[in-house]
Amino acid sequence: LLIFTDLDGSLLDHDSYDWQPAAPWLSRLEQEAVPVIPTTSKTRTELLALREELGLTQTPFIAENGAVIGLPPSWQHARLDRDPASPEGLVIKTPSMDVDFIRRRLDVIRERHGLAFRRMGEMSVDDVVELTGLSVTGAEQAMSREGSEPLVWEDDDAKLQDLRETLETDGLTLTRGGRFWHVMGAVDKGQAVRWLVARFEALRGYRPRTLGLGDGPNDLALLAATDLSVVIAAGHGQPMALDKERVYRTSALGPSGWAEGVEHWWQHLTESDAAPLG
Ligand code: 2M8
Ligand code: MG
Ligand code: MG
Repeated sequence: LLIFTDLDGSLLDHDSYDWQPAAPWLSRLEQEAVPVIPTTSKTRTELLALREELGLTQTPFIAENGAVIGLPPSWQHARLDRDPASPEGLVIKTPSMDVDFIRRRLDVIRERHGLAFRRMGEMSVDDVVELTGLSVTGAEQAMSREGSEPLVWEDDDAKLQDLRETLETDGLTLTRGGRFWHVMGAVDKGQAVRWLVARFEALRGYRPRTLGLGDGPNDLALLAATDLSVVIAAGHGQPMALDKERVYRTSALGPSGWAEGVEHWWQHLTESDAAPLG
């Protein structure tokens, strides 16, 4: 079993970023050797700090909505990974476009179409602290982007479709996080999930079962890519239309909902299937 999970609003509380309600399940899953793979809008820099705190240093991560994938040594493949590892021992895959290209395109589109938005690359650290409730260090980590740019929309919602269509002609995509809109190349969380599942299969010789957890529209592709999924209730009120049978919708929010969702499918997995979960 592999667990792919969104962070903000899912494993982490939307406002306080706390995960204590999920901590007992995180330990249990570690004991059972079930990888918990963060699948998030956050950056590589944020992940490097968070994976230590969450005790997830042996698992891969999906950052910037699929634009950055980090592989620890046990997920690296002798033939497929020719790139040298980072100082942390990770091999990093970047299937999106460079963030500088994305920023330049956004500026051109804003100017030509007369749109009003503020993108993260032009905000001060104080702005980001105020918008997110992160610490100064946390905000700096969120601002060190590689393959996606968050933005705050300051125009009519009707004009979002204009932005989306214009981005598409440049091979760029737009998705909605809890606080920001995010622009990246032709990637999404679901594509990164499928890539990691294929990597697991190449290394271990069998297809793992997968469980996905998320709370926002940018998690739809993730939730569609896994065998089982959990839609975590969200205070920010995003409708989540997911056309799929094996979906459990939690009543609790954030990390409490996360624990509720894992518990739900854990019973199902252990009762319906005697195969080892690791
Ligand atoms: C941004 O991501 C969240 C994900 O839902 C959002 O859009 O609200 C990103 O900038 C991320 O890097 C940052 O940690 C997060 C903080 O709330 O906001
Ligand atoms: Mg979220
Ligand atoms: Mg997210």
